[in-house]
Amino acid sequence: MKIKKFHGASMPEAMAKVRSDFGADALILSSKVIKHGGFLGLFKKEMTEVVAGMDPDVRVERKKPQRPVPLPNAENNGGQQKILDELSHVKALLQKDAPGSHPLSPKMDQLARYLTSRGLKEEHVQNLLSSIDEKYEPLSRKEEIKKTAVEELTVMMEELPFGHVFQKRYVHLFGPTGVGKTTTLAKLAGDAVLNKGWTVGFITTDTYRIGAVEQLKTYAGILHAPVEVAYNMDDYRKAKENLKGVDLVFIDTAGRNYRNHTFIKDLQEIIDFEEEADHFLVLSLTSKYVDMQTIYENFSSLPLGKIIFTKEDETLTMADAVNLMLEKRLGAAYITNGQDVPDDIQTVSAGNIASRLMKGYTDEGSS
Ligand SMILES: Nc1nc2c(ncn2[C@@H]2O[C@H](COP(=O)(O)OP(=O)(O)OP(=O)(O)O)[C@@H](O)[C@H]2O)c(=O)[nH]1
Ligand SMILES: [Mg+2]
Repeated sequence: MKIKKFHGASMPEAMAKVRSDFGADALILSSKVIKHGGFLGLFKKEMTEVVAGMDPDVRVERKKPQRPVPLPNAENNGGQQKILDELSHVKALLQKDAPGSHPLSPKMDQLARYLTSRGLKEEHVQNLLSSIDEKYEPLSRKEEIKKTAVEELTVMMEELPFGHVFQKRYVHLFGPTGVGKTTTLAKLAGDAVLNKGWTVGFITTDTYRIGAVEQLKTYAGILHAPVEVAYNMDDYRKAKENLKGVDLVFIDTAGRNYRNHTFIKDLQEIIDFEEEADHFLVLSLTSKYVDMQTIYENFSSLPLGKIIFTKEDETLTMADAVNLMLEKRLGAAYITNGQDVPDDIQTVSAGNIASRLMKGYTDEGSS
């Protein structure tokens, strides 16, 4: 096998060189980002290095008419199959990365443009198109493309944890100001009392905002549920003691600017994270992606369970939520979609999220 290193300013550029030297049958042996050039160790540029191999025999083989060749034994069969699998993988990579080498069909191009316009990151769009390309015959009907995209997006998220079942006694909600923490807590508590027949209590540690305790007391009053206010860890522990008799305890926290680390420390000083509790980070779907990322990263020192995304009704797209979940490998428990307590909340699965992302697809353009 002939082996050679290729360099490019980006992966597509390096792959284009591989393709031009070795053709579509090249085997990619490794790829990495390297630092190159510079002066006295400074100003080095990042480059992509791809090590590719080309087996001359395999190239000749592929040029012959395609017909099954009987193999002497099962071991050889496995070896040939492995090469063919690798070739088809490399072909997919080359087709994907070499600009203009494999133009998307108009329908797939429409799908890519729909998802990109919604804000799904290019790497996820590419992954989706590659898996559709690998697994399916060319698709032409819009409904069929939508269904397939939902299935494949679901597969991309299927290893993340989704949904929620109440198994722990304490439920903590954290998140930036005004994202809907208190309203969401009231929705969850309302569902527990009205639909499941459980008893609930509330603890609030939000003693920063005027009216925050009153807001929670209003919801608690409707549910005939007790409310405890905690200013510090001692109060918090006492509050838990006082609420021993209820099935579930919902803990509201103050909305702070969690781009600032000190506020995370404040939370740790008041809340007992050792406790048998579910911890949810509440993020609004209307937030900017970069802000969601920073907030998530700042919270990553806490034992976060899943995310609750709010205000779906105020946005056109779930794409940034999907970008965040795929990047951080964290799933979502609930999505809220309105101000009505307790109705405007739903548990979610990977499939729901994928359907939501593809919701506007058939409404746009011709079928
Ligand atoms: N449109 C819409 N509004 C929502 C949703 N959830 C909450 N809200 C509204 O968002 C506003 C803020 O809600 P809160 O529950 O007070 O938010 P919070 O995160 O507790 O706010 P702080 O405690 O001040 O940080 C209220 O007007 C809610 O009615 C939702 O899913 N959709
Ligand atoms: Mg609140």
